[in-house]
Amino acid sequence: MRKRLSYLLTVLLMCCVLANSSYAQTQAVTNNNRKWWKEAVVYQIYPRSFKDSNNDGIGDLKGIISKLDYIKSLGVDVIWLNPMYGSPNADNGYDISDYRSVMKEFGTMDDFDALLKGLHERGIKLVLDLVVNHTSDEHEWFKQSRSSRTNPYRDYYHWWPAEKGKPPFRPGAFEVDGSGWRYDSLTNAYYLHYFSYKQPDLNWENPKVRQEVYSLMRFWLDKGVDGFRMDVIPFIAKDINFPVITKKDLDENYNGGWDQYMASGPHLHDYLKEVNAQVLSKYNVMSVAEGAGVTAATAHKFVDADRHELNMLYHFEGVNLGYIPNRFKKMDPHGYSLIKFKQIYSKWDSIFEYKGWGTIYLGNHDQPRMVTRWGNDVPEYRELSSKMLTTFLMTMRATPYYYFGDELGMSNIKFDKIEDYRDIESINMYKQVKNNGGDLNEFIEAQKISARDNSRTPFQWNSSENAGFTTGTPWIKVNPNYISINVEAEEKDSNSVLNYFKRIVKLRKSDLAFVYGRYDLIDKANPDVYAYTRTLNHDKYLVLLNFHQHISITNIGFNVKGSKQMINNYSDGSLIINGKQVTLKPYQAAVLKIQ
Ligand code: TEU
Ligand code: CA
Repeated sequence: MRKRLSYLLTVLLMCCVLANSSYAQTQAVTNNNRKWWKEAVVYQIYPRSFKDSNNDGIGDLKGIISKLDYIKSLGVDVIWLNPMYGSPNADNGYDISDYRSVMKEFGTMDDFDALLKGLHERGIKLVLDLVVNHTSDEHEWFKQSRSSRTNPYRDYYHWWPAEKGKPPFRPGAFEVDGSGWRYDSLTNAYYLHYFSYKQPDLNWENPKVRQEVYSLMRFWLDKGVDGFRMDVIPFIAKDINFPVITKKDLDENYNGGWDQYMASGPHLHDYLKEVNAQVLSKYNVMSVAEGAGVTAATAHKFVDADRHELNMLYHFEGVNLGYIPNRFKKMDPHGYSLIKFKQIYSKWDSIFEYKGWGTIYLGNHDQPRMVTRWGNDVPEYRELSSKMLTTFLMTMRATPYYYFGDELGMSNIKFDKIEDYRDIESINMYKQVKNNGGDLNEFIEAQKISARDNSRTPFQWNSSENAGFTTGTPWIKVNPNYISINVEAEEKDSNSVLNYFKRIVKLRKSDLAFVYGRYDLIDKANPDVYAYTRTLNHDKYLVLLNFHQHISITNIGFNVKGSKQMINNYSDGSLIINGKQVTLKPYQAAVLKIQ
C-alpha cells in the first residue's frame, strides 16, 4: 500500500514537472507575457549624423522630422535616440548640462515635440537615452558642488578631500592618464569621473540626487516618450568608502575587469527597484540597460519581471569577442572564432529562456560598423555579408537593436590620421599611447577596425555632395563610398541591402515564432556556418548563415528537402539542399519553413 502511494506520488510529481516545463516553454506567448517591447524592432538614430536641416554641418531634430517617412518605410517599431539634451559635447551629448532642454545644435523643444508627435502619428515609439551616472561638469549642480565644501549641492557628486592623501585608483575611461579622479584646487579635493573629467559621476547614495533623476525622467515620460535606454546604469551605485582595489581583488572577484567591479555597487538593485516603483511602473514604457559589467551570473537581477527593476539589458560579451585581451580594442589578426560567437549568443539565449528577456545587436554608436567588424566589407561581399548579419539579428529570440546606416550596408571609414577623429576616446587614447612611447601606427591601424567614429559618419541619403546629409561642412567626414551606398540608389534596387532589410523585418513580424519561439543550435561544431531552428507550437523555421567567404556545408540532422524558402540573400533564390545537408555559398543566408 505504502509502495503504491509513493509510486502514485512520484507519477503525480513527474506530471507536475512536465506540465510546468511545457508551461515554461510557451509562457511567453500567453497574453500576460506578450509585451510590445519584446515584439518590437528598435532602430537607433545618432542625431548628430542623421540629417542636417540648416546646413551647419550637424544633424538635428528637424532633419529627423524631414525623414519620418523614410523611417516609417523601414517597418521598425521603436526609435532609440542618442542624447539630444543641453550639452557642451565633450562626449557628443553623453555629458549633459541641462536635462530639460534640447541641445542648441539640435533645435528646440518645439522641434522635439513635433518629432515625438510625428513618430506617434506613424505608430512608432520613441525611447530616449538616459545618462544619469554622470552629468557634464558644466551642469549647474556641478558648478554649485565644486564652489565650496559646504554648498548644498556638494554631496551631489563624489568628493575626496586632498588632506586624506590621494584617493584609491578608479579608472577614468577617456582620460589620457587613465585616472577617474581629478584634482580641483578650488576646494582642494578630488572628484570622481568614470569617463572624462568633463563627466563627473553623480552621487546616487544621496536621496536628493535620486529624486532629481526621477523628476527629470517624469518630465520626459509626461511628454509621452516611450521609455529609456539607460547609459552605464550598472555603474551608478558606489562603495563610497572607496576601498583600495588591487589587481588581485579584480582577478579573484571581478574576473579581472574594472567594469565588473563598477557594476557591483552595494545598493545598485535598491536604486533600480526605486526607479521602477517611483517612475517606470507608472507608465507603459520600456527600459533597457546598457549592461556594462553585467555577466551571465548577474543579468537576471536586472531584468526578471518579478524583481520589478528593468525590462532588458544589452551585454558586451558578444561585441568584445575577437579583441586581444589588455590591448585597447585591437583585433586578433586571425579574426574572431564563429564557434565562440555561437557559444556566446546561445548562452545568452538560454539565460533568458524562462525568465527575463534578451536583446541582440552587432552595432551601435560605440561600436564600429557591423559589416566591417563582423562581416566582410570588400566590394564583392559587403552586401551579402550585411544581409547575412541582418538575418541573424532578425531571427534570434531577443529584441533586435539595429543601428542606423547598417540597413544600407554602410562600412567603416577607416581614417588614416588622428586629425580626422572627433571622438574623445580615440583622441585621448592616441595621446596615451604617445605618452607611453607606444606604437602610434599600430594604434591607428587598430582604430580603423574598432574606433567609434567609424559608425558616426553622416548617414548616406544620395549621391550628391556630402551624401545629401548637409550642404555645409559636415562635423565629421562623410564616407566616400556614399556615391554608390545611399538610400536613393538602394530604394530603386530591389536586391539592395535596404530592401532586404525591409523584407526581413516583415518576416520577423509575420510570425510570433521569430519572437518567442524556442531556439535550438544545430551543427554546433561547424566553424563556418551558424544554423539554428526557431520553434513555436507547430511552426518551425530553420536559419542558415554562412559567416565565411568560402562555400560551406552544414549537416542539419533532419531532412530539409521540401521545406519552404522564406528569404534568401542570393537574389536568384538558389540553395543547394541534399537531404539533411545544405551547401551554402559565400556569406549565404536563408530562412526555411520546415513543413
Ligand atoms: O558607454 C559606456 C561604456 O560602457 C563604454 O565602455 C563604451 O562602450 C565605450 O564606448 C568604450 O569604448 C556609454 C555610451 O554609450 C558612450 O557613448 C559614452 O561615451 C559613455 O557611456 C559615457 O557616457
Ligand atoms: Ca544642423
